[in-house]
Amino acid sequence: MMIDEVIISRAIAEEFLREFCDFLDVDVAIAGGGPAGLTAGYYLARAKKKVVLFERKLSVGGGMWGGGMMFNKIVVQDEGKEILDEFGICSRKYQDGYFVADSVEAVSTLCSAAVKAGLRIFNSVFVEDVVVREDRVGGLVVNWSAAEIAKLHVDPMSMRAKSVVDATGHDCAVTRIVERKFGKGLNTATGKIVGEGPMSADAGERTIVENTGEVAPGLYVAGMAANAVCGGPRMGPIFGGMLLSGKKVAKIIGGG
Ligand code: 48H
Repeated sequence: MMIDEVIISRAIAEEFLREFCDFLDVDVAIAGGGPAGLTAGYYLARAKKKVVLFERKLSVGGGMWGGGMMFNKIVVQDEGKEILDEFGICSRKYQDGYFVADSVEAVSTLCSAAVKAGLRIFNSVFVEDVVVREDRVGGLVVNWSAAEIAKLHVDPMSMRAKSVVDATGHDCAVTRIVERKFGKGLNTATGKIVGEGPMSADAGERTIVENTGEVAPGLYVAGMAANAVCGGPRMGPIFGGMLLSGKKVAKIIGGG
């Protein structure tokens, strides 16, 4: 059989557009494909929610690839280790309460498990705004990252979701938009984005789970965005809190 270049192009374009259109109306839309977003996506998809994730970069994984200072190992505590085990990610006990895993295995396995469970990931797509309907965050406004990087004046497209998860990490990019545009205040101590505190690993890992939840009608925060929005310290390269936060947000929304 002679391989036809045009058939290859058609296969890619048609399949992509078919799925893109299918995922314009979903149960849950997640902004950001770091560990928290991928974990949330996995548990939601496994619970049969229709869930889509938009990631600004070409690759998902966020800050997990780099471990600590580009030493590509991550640390988790006992509770985080349970989630690594659920995914089948290998880890080694370093000492009581501290487990070390390979960051490349961790990202690739989280991603693979989430996609196999039914999460649809659109990479190189960034979230630039939210849709508000009946006083709720009801979807996301997305565009190609390439258009953003090149500063092209290109209008975005919108999609609908019953729930939106801000898993954009330190930036808390979606909540920042909602804080600026929604005008009704956030469900935080100040009604605004409180901001992230300095390094304190133990407190950071605890508060990240406590802070995971709904901060405006229809909008949930998970992962580092939860501490950035609600006020909690950073915790450095311990990643159990990100996994636990992703799992918690999925449970609150009704997955897992
Ligand atoms: C689409 C976007 C947009 C946008 C950003 O930073 P992440 O890894 O976030 P988490 O919360 O899953 O994990 C945090 C962790 O990596 C970390 O930074 C830790 C533990 N820090 C501790 C410390 O002390 O510093 O992933 C967020 C993802 C990234 O891939 C971004 O590219 C993506 O979100 N993103 N995607 N639209 N507007 N903004």
